[in-house]
Amino acid sequence: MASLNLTTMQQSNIHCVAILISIILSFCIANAETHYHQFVVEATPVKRLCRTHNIITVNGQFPGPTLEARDGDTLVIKVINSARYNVTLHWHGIRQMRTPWADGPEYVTQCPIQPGSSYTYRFNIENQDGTLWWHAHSRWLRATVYGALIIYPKLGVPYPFPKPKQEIPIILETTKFHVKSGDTVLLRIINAALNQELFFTVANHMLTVVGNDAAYNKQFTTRVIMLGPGQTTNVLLTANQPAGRYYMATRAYNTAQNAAFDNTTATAILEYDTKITSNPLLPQLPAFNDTATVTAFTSQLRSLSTKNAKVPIRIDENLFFTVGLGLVNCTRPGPRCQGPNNNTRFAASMNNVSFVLPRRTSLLQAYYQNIQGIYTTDFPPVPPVTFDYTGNVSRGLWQPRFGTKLYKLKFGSNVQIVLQDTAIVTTEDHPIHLHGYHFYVVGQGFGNFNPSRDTAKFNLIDPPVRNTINVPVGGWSVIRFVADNPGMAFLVENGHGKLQTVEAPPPDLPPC
Ligand SMILES: [Cu+2]
Repeated sequence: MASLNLTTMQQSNIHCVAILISIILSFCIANAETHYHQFVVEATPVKRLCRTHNIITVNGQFPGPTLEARDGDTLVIKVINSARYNVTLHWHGIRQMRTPWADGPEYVTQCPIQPGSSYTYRFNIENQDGTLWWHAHSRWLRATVYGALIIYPKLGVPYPFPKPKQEIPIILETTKFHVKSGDTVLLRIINAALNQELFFTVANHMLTVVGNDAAYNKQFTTRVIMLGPGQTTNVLLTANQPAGRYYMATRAYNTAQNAAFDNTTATAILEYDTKITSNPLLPQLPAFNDTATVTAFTSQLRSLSTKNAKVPIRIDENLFFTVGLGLVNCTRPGPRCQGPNNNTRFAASMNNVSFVLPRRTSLLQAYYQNIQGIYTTDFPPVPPVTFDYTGNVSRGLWQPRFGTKLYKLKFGSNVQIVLQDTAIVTTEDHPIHLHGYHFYVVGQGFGNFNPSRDTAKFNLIDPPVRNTINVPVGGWSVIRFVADNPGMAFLVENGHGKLQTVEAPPPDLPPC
C-alpha cells in the first residue's frame, strides 16, 4: 500500500483547497433560497358589464400572484382550498426532478385537494431559468386560476443578452405598460388560454426572441410571434419609435375547418413616458389561418447551446403517435353531442386511444401502492393500423377506443416520438405538452412523416428546446428527450396518452 506522506507545503495546499471548497459550498447554500407562499383558492366577486358574479381566484387576484425565484431555489406553496370545487395546481414547465407528485395534474400525479382541505407543494428548480406559469389542473378552474412563474438565473449568472432596463410579464390581457424612450425591455409573454394558439405583435416595433418555455434560443428578430396554449416566449423590445402609444395585440390562430373559436383581437397598450395622449396605433395582425407565418416563425427557433444540453442521437425507443380527433356515439343526448350527426361527439385520441382518467386514485399513487386495475401498460408504440394519416381517411377508422393506457419507458433511455396529425374529422394543429420534461424539436413538416425522406433533414445540432409544441395542421413534429426523470410524465393533448418511467419514493398526497 502506498504511504501518504505530505510535506507541509502540500498540507497547507490541501488546507487551502478545503477552505475554498467550504467557502464555495456555503456560498452556494447561502444563494439557494426557499420561498414560502400561501395560496387561498376562493370565490371572488368581479364586476363585468355592470353585473357582479363570482370567479374562482387565488388570494382574490386575477390573474393570480406571480411567483419569482432563481434557478436552484426551492418553492413551498401551501394551497388552502376555500372554494366549492376540487382543485390541484400545476407548475407548468417545472421539470420536477425526483418530485413527480408535486406536478399537480389531478388523478395523474395526485388526488385533488378537496374543499376545506389543504396541501403543500414543495419542489426545487434545477437548471432552468426563464418564464413559466402555474395554473389549476382541474377542468373548471383553469380559466381563472393561473399566474406567472418567473425564474431568474442563479446569482451572478448574467442573461445571454444585455441586461434589460425593465422586465414585464404579460399574461395576454388588456393592460397598459410604460416604457422610457430608448430603453430595451424584456417582455415575458405567456399564453394562458385554454386551447387557443395566438399571434402576438406590437405596432411599429420589432421583437427580438431570446427564449421559449424557459430555455434560451439563438436570437432573431421578427414582427409577429406565435404562442400555443401553455407556451411562453421572452422577447426584447427597444422603445425606438416616436414617443406615443402603441397597441400590443393578439389574435387566435385557428386551422380546424368549421370549428368555432374566439376571433376577437385582444390588446394591451405600450405607452412611452410622454404627455402625448393620441390614440394608440394598431398593429397589423396575420389572418386567423395564416399557417405560413406560423411556419416562418417556428422554423427560425434554434436553441442556444449550453453545457448540459445534448440532443439524443442513438435512439432506444422509437415511438409514433397519431394525434387528432375521433367520433364516438353519445350514450345520451346533451350539449357535448356536437359531432356531425346528432348522436355523436368528438373525442381526442392518440394512436386511437382516447384517454380516461381514473377516479378512485391517481395513476402515480396506483403505481406506488401497487393498486391493480387502475391502468394498463399497453399503450401502443405505433398506430394499431397504418393508413394515409392526412389523406382521405375511411370512416371505419374514425372511432377511438377508451382506455387508461400507459407506455413504460426505461430510465435513461433515449426517446424519439413522431407526433402525426390526422385528417380524421378535420386536420388541425395540435398543442402537445410533455410534463416533467423539456424536449428537442428535431423536425417538423406537412403531410405524412416519411422516415426515409424526413430523418435526413432533422436538426440534431441546435434544435429548439420546449415543453409544449404545436404539431402543424396536417403535418408532423418529431421530438427527442432522455427519460431521466422517474415518475409519471404525461404526454397530453387535453389529457391523452401517458408515458411512465421508473420508480421514485412514495409521497404524502391528499386522499381521494
Ligand atoms: Cu405543464
